[in-house]
Amino acid sequence: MNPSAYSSRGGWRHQRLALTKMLLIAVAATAYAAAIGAAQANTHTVVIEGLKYSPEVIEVNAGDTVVWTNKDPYPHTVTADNRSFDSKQIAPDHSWKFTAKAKGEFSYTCTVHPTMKGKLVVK
Ligand SMILES: [Cu+2]
Repeated sequence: MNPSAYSSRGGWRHQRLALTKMLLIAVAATAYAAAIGAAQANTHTVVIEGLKYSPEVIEVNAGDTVVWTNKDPYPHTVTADNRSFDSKQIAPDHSWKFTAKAKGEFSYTCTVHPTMKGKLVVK
C-alpha cells in the first residue's frame, strides 16, 4: 500500500469526524437559542377602550414588551404612579409600546382620566 495515500485517507476521515462534531454543536446551539428565545421576549397587548385598560392587570416576564392600543376616539396615557414609565398622550387608533426591564408591580393611570387604573406586574 502506498503510505502517503493511506495517511491522506486517514486525514480525510479525521476531518470528516471533526466536521460532523462541529455540525452537531451548531445544531445544538441553534436549538438552545430558539428555546431561550421562546422563553423570553414575548409581546402582550392591552386594549384601551371605553375608558378602561383591558386587561386591567397584566403579568409579564422581565424583558417582555407590552403594547397599549387606544381604541377610544380621544387620547389616553399609560403613566406609572412612580413615573418609571409614561406613554404621554396616545392618540386614537395609536399604540405605545414599553419593554419591561425592572421587576415589580407598577400601578398606572391615565393622566387625562385619573379614574382609569391599570397594573403591570413584571416577574
Ligand atoms: Cu384616558
